[in-house]
Amino acid sequence: MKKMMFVGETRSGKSSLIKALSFGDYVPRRAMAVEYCGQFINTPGEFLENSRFYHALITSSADCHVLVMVQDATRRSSLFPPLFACMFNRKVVGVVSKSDAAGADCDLAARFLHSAGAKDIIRASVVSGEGVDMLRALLN
Ligand SMILES: Nc1nc2c(ncn2[C@@H]2O[C@H](COP(=O)(O)OP(=O)(O)OP(=O)(O)O)[C@@H](O)[C@H]2O)c(=O)[nH]1
Ligand SMILES: [Mg+2]
Repeated sequence: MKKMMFVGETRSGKSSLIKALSFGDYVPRRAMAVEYCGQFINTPGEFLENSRFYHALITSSADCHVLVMVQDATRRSSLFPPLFACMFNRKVVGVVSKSDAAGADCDLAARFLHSAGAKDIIRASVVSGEGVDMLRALLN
């Protein structure tokens, strides 16, 4: 069974995406811990926000096949450092989240993900459903 791990800053939409992908199976909790739900691994935003926690992301990624970097399209900045994706010996996909939101700048978010080392980028929204099937297909 393939597993997918989500990394992104706080409130970027990681839990919402997992909820949509797992057909509502996942019930988010606000704990500073890595969460496992079936094929999905959720990580706390703090693990990206503070580089002291990068080792925890690298360790957790050993359990996954695909690592998803989530960048909120409504944000005008990014906490992903350049070539962040290269730390992981896994397939890395960039997801532009909240593509439906008013004020979303999907191109800017995609540029942030590109400079963080993501080669494949998917626009997604749990409101419109855009990109959800494409992400789910990566698990097959
Ligand atoms: N418009 C819109 N809002 C979204 C979308 N996805 C998430 N949100 C909203 O963004 C906020 C944060 O979403 P979460 O899924 O909790 O984000 P998270 O990355 O899990 O946040 P933490 O667990 O705090 O790190 C919530 O208020 C969601 O309703 C989306 O696709 N479109
Ligand atoms: Mg969450």
